[in-house]
Amino acid sequence: MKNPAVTIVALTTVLSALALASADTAQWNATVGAQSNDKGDQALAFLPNEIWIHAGDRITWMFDADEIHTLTFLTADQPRPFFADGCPGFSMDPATYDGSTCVTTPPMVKGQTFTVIFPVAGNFKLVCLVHDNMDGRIHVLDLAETLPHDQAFYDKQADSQRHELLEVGHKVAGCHAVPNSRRGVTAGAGAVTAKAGGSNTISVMRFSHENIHIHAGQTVEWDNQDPVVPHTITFGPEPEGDPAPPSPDVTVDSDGARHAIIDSTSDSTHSGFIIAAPQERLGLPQAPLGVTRFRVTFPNAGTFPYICALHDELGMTGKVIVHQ
Ligand SMILES: [Cu+2]
Repeated sequence: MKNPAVTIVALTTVLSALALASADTAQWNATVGAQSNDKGDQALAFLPNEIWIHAGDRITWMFDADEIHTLTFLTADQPRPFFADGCPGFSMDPATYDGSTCVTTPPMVKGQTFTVIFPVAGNFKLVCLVHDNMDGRIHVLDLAETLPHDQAFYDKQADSQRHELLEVGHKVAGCHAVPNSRRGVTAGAGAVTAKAGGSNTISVMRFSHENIHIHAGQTVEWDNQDPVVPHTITFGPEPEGDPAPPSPDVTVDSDGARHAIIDSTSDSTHSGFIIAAPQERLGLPQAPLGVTRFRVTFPNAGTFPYICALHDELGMTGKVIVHQ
């Protein structure tokens, strides 16, 4: 005679499989990041950044930029971790997020995808650990509730948010990236924009002048006009460890700007991150001023190529040409 316990287990398995199938879990699609053809304008955004789905549904995100991003769901009071550390650790694809355990991808680039399944109702924040002002909201509703939008709506939203950001980037690059000094180069410019679903950033990852011509003995000043993204001015090899601090030869001028001297084309120097101060928040001590300027004095003639150690692969490079 058949073991009734085995029969019950088998029956339960069949029933739960049927229940899953009949729940009709939906597949949704969204995008992470966008860029101009030359990769110089980077939209740091989830496109769209607000989506309503049913419990049990899944969303697949396609990464669409050469700038790195993560797709991250932290737990409610988890401090933001460093992107290279992850939760700590990185989630397997597909991941399941119910608000109780952190889910994150490693840094991802154009062409990669990642899927998250949302089994329970709730409102969840979606962030990128690389970029401070890049977030979104996923509203997971009970099956009994009607969803407000379909996939075609989100595709249109993603498209219009992408265009809007890249258009702002175009304006920022053209109008606002005017350096503050006569022998100045703007090292990055950008803008943070907002939607009801969170904030997006457009970042122009270019030096305003590819080449700047000066005379021996003069000083070039770089300023970062981006509200959130750090850049570096790096002559010679990239730093091997943490790119945030400046190289040991760098001094600080009385106005807080960093300063280096480059005597010959074999000299190297690294500004460290030049970056705007973080946004203030009520009830917290105010942030320090931030270091947004780097100066280099060139006593001798020559051609001095340099890069942004973070964004050189996107084309953020330049040259100082020093005439006698
Ligand atoms: Cu950069």
